[in-house]
Amino acid sequence: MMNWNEIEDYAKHWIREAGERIRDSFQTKLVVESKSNPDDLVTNMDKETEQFFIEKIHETFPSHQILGEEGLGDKLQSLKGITWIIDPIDGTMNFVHQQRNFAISVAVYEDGVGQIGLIYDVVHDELYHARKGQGAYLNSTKIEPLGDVPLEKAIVAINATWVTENRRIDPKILIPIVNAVRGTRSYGSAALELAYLVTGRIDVYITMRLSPWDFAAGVVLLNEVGGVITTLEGEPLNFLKENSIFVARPNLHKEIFTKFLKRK
Ligand code: 2AM
Ligand code: CA
Repeated sequence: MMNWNEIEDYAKHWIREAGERIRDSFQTKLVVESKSNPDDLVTNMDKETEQFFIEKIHETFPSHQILGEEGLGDKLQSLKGITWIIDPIDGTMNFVHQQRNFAISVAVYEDGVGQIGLIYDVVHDELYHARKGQGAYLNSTKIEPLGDVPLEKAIVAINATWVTENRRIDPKILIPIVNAVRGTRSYGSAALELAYLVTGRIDVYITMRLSPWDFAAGVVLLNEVGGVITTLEGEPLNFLKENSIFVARPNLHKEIFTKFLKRK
């Protein structure tokens, strides 16, 4: 029998320790580089934080595999067995430019099923955490299940990129959603946007390209409060590649999908 309490205790301990290291790094100079394009940033702290988790996990749970954004973990062929899915800094651009609005995202999956989800807002020292079937928490406070909110009172997290000319979606599909709701926000960290949905601070989140490490922990948290997460086509997420993302309170997922997203 897997001791999930033990794995959760280690994961929480490590994420807080990693957060402390990131807070300490504000005193020293960051090394910032670009990855796929000049706006796709990575810093020494992204890599050092991922390496920190890898060393701890290998030492403590040698049979577990690790999928990390910076690629320092394993090359995954499948999600069989126990897999840690880690984004050492989600919202790297915010980390570099603002030193806030970023998070560490850590999830533990067993045979493709999310068992532990942790999102740590390092600057606010706020840990969003969930274990499958045991509810979601913000630090020690239990988070209530998501109730209904009418469309006209909803706040939608969406980046302006997706409602202007772009390569991934016709903006004409999303503009009517923006017009129908109360307001929009964009925080620049998918993990925090998912955590804000879990806590009811936003009601819908739409984005065109996230990787498994951006959403793996958020999915575990969302499942505990009844949030619905699919691709924009209404399909289940694939944890081995990039996905479009449509997350919402249950009533809003249904209504927005039917009115605006479903192929007629
Ligand atoms: P990151 O900071 O870990 O790269 C920004 O809107 C959000 O989208 C962040 O959570 C960011 O994660 C993520 N993101 C940015 N570029 C991405 C890409 N090319 N593929 C997947 N996710 C990306
Ligand atoms: Ca990242």
